[in-house]
Amino acid sequence: MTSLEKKAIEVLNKNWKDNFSIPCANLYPFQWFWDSGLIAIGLAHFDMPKAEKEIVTLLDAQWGNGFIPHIIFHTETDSYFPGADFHHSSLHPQASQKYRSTGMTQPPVTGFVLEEMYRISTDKKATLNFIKTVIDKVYFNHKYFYHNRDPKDEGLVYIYHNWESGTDNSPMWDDVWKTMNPPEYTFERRDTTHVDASERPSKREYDHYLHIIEIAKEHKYNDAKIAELSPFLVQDPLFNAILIKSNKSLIKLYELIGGHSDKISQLQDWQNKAITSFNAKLFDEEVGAYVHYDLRNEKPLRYLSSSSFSPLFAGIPDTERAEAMIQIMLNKFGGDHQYLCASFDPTSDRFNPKKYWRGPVWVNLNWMLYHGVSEYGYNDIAERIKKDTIEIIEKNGFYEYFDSRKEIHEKGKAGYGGNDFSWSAALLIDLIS
Ligand code: 2M8
Repeated sequence: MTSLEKKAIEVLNKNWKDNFSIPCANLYPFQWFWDSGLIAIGLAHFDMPKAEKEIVTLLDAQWGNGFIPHIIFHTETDSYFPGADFHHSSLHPQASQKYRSTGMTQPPVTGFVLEEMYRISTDKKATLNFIKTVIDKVYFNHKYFYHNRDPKDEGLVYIYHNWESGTDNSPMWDDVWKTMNPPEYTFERRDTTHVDASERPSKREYDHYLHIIEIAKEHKYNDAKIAELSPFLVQDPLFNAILIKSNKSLIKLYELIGGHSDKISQLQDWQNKAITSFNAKLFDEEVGAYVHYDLRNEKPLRYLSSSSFSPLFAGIPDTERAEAMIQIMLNKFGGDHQYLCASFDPTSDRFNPKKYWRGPVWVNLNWMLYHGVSEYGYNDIAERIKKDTIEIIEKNGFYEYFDSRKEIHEKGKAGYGGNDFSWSAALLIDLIS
């Protein structure tokens, strides 16, 4: 075992809280949906029972309608804002009685995470037995999405908050903010007490984030009302690619388990419709990759980001399109002076290589792109993504995000946000195993 792998395990053990993991101390002191799934992939390499527990705890917080919240507030702490009182999940009639949570979700990684756990497992029979006990909850979660988040029956689901995207302050949301004028709320941010404010979203951006939640709360987190009224309503290529990837995994796992033909054919139907719409609606010929679609204002948000390439991870583009997209990724994001893959177009005025989701490299996206690019047979490029990811962690530590400019890494610290960050450690373990 390399010393880097040992350190990664230490990070995960430190962030383990009996039956779930926190993304990182102080900054993110609860369980987050997509973090939790990605962390389970790392845990599976050295402690499968913990990986299973992580998933069991996550799914235990599922609501009566199949929804899985983005944050599960297992403990009382005021080191994070906005906390459980603000989100007030119990407004929803089917919210979990057991856990306080948010009333929004995050990219549905659980399906493909279960398949990854099966791939990693050295005792496939035991892991499949575990999967049998949880897979229906994941299926129910997908059913929730297709029944409640697709008002036009397109096979593409919407997100109603930038925090649902996982790419919280990505520059494409600036276009949505221009359509809103929220009040100037008074509140005490906690993130900027843990991390340099220049690496986090602005106060005005937070006003927008809170305002969308206030509207959802006014309607008790009712999906139909949110679809009708939320000023933020977006079809996100990353979110939808992850759902499609997870559909695929559920089909494979149900086939391995045997039976369940009704669920397999339903998943297949969702899948066929989703992939067709995805290619027809979200691919932008001029940008040369997939873009977000603003459903509220009926217009595409025509920007390149690492999310634009994420459909490679789910096998969505055909081989010709995939090749062209990878070329764009290399040309714009992959020069000799750059680490792959910046989270936003480095040639754009809105690019900021130090600020959160406005430009830095993120390990979770790199992990998905690594797998996507290698599935299409571009092994050299996949290796480059892997090498870049390992190198930025080796040079800086297990940060939350990293500067994409190599020169900055030559000069000193180029890791930003939280340190000893769980998914950076978990996915590093997976990449080097
Ligand atoms: C970041 O988001 C949270 C809100 O969910 C925050 O800034 O307070 C994002 O990077 C998100 O993708 C991630 O899941 C979360 C915890 O790591 O942090």
